[in-house]
Amino acid sequence: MKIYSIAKSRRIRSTPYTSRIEKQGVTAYTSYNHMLLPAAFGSLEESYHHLKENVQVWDVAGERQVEISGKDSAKLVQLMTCRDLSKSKVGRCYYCPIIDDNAGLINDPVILKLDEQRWWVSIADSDVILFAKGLAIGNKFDVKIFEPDVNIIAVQGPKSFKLMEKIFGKKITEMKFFGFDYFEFTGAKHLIAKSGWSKQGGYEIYVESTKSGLALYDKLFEVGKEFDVKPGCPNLIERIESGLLSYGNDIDNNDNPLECGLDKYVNLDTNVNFLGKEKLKEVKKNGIIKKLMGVIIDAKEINVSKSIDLINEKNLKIGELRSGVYSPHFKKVIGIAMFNKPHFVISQTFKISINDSIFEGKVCDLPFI
Ligand code: THG
Repeated sequence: MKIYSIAKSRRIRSTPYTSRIEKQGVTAYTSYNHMLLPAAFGSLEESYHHLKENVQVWDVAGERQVEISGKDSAKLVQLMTCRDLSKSKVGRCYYCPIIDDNAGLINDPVILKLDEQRWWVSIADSDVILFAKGLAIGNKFDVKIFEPDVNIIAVQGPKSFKLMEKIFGKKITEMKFFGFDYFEFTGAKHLIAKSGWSKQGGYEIYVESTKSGLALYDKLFEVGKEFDVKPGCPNLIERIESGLLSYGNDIDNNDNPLECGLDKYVNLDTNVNFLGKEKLKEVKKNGIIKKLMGVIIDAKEINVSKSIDLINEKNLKIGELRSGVYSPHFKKVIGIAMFNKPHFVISQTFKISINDSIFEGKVCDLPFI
C-alpha cells in the first residue's frame, strides 16, 4: 500500500496529546472538527481485539465542545434538537440529533447539561457553532456561544473501570452510564463522564487544565501497565459491529433522524419547540422513503472512501454503502448502508463491486452485536 502523510497546518489543529501519540506510534490520522484525530496505531484488527479485552487511552480532542450559556441557552439548545430536553438534569449527558428546518441532520452530538443555564454540545464533525450562532442572532437570544479549550481523553475497554478506580477511587465506578461528575487530579478538577464511542465500556475525561491533563495522560499509562493499557482511537470494526453512527460517513444533512434509526431520540408528542418538527411529523405520517440498515457482504476486504452503489438482480441501484470493514467476528465484510424503499427489509439481497469483482450481500438489522 502506498503511504501518504497529512500536511499539518493551522486548519488541521494538533491536540495537546499529539506529540505523545506520535511517540507512541500513531500510524494514521483523519481530520475531525478541523483537528487531528488518530485513526490507527498499526493493525486495525489487533487494536480491535485489544480494545475488546483490555483498556485503551484515546486522544479524542477532536470531539470539540460548543459552550452555550445565558438566559436563553435552554431555549436555543432545545430549538436545535428533536430530543425533548424539558426534563433533562444537570450532571447528565444526552445523545441528541441536531436537525435543520427540513429535518436534515446537522450533527449528532452528546449534550451535557452543566447547569440550568450552561451546556456543552460535544460535537461530531460539522460546524455546529456557526449554526448555533446563526440561530441565536436570528432569534435575538440572550446567549454566549464559544468553543472552550476542552480536550477529551477517552479511556475505553473492559479494564477501564479498574484502571480509573486506581487513579480516582471507588466513586468513579459508581457513576451511571451517561452520567458525569467532577474528579480531582494534581489539584485540578476534571469533568469525567461514563461514555465513549465504543460499546466496550469506559469514560471520557473533559480536560480543561491542559497541564493536569497531560500529567493524567501519562499517569494512565503508568498505572495502566498491569492492565496492558495501549494507545488507541475509535475503531472502525468495533464501532460498525456496535452500530455507532459516524456523521459525515453514515449520515449527513440529506438524511433525517427517522431514516437513520434515531427514532428513540425524536419526540414529536410533547409541546417543546424545535426546528424541523413539522417536517418530521409529515415524514412520520407519510412514512420514510429510505432507511439506514446493516449489511453483510461475502467479501474479505473493502475500503470505503465514497458511497458505493448496491445493485439488485435487475441491475438497478437499490441503495448505497456508506461505511464498511472486514469483521473478524463474522469473517465477512460488514457495513452500514442507506436503502431506498421498498428494499430496506431484512434478507433483501444485492450485488456490489469491490476492486472490479462482484460480491453478494444481504441486509440485516443494526447493531450487528
Ligand atoms: N463522545 C463525546 N462527544 C462525541 C462523541 C462521543 N461527539 C461526536 C460523536 N461521538 C457523537 N456521536 C455519538 C454516537 C453515539 C453515542 C455517542 C456519541 C453513544 N450512543 C449510545 C448507544 O448508541 O448505545 C447511547 C446513547 C443513549 O442512549 O443516550 O454513546 O463519543 N463526548
